[in-house]
Amino acid sequence: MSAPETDDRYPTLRCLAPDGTPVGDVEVGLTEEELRALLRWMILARRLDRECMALQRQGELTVYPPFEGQEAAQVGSAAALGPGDMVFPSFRELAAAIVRGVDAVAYLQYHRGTWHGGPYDPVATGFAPICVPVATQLVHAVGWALGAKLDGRDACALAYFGDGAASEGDFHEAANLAAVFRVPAILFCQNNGWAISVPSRAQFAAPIAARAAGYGMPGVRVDGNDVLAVYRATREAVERARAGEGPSLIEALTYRIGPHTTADDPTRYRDEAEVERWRALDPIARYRRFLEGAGVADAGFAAACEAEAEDWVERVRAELVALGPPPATEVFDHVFADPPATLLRQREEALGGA
Ligand SMILES: Cc1ncc(C[n+]2csc(CCOP(=O)(O)OP(=O)(O)O)c2C)c(N)n1
Ligand SMILES: [Mg+2]
Repeated sequence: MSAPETDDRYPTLRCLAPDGTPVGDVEVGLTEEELRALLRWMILARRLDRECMALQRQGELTVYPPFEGQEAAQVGSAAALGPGDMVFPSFRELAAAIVRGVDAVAYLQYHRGTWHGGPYDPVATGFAPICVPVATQLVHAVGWALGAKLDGRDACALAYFGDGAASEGDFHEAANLAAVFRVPAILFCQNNGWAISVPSRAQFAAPIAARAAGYGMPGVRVDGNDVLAVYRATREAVERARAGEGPSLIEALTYRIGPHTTADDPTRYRDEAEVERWRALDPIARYRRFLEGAGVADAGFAAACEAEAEDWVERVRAELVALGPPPATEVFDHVFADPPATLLRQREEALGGA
């Protein structure tokens, strides 16, 4: 069984063919500068992702879940949000994080093991802490969106989740509650073909987007390697949410080119030919060809982004590896307001009153 590159059981929104040729309406309401910014973010994100893989192999990160192949799904959706909106990520959304302005070093402290959830400010960045328990972020997002609605705020929540997460009860609870209360939430699924070693085809028998009708919300399936189509689908969902028209479900068809995490060996369960087919659908090459063909960016622009990315990841690496160990006292902090005697005793034993 393999992940589907195409699936005609449900219409797929697409603006660009894999070779970058327009196949749908490419006028998505962005200025030329904003169109170039999408390419810049994708180039920066991919370079950082590859650096993180190298950092983990060199022992500088404990574990890392790469997102290569999913740049358009993350950048296109995150770029459609406003500063007051809130993202509830899973554990694979570093590209979306940097679009939101999250500091990469702060984010990666989680993977270096120097802080529990990344020491960035979730409120200031509009990006909730990394969430590893699969699908739990969906209920957080819907709760936040309900709060925003009750407060009368013009803001929406976007939850990222995977094809595997769509099989969890939390997905159903979040989708149903969101629809019943008409909350401003966007449930954004990155169907990347695999939930560790389980292919999407063994995970569900109907497209995830098709479930939306059963909950009573719009469901859109989009080519997740087409940044313009992703932007358009998300922007429409954001506008509906802001207009008080309730939640939306988006399923972005994409592919995880790398392993599930650095602790995984995908050659044990998937065929290299499948990976090669998806490499040919690369989201960055596709968009770059489109921008160059449309005269919005030239080869010099991409080269400048690549040079910027080199300098940036060098700084991120230097700052990360310079981080000292976290204070040992933290093992005992953040759980109890009034620590019980047993914990205080352990603290005393371990730290001698520090
Ligand atoms: C509740 C829970 N069950 C199991 C796991 C172990 N686990 C981590 S990621 C993952 C698969 C997630 O697949 P998917 O939702 O498709 O996201 P992807 O990894 O493809 O981004 C599993 C089973 C977990 N973290 N949390
Ligand atoms: Mg998946």
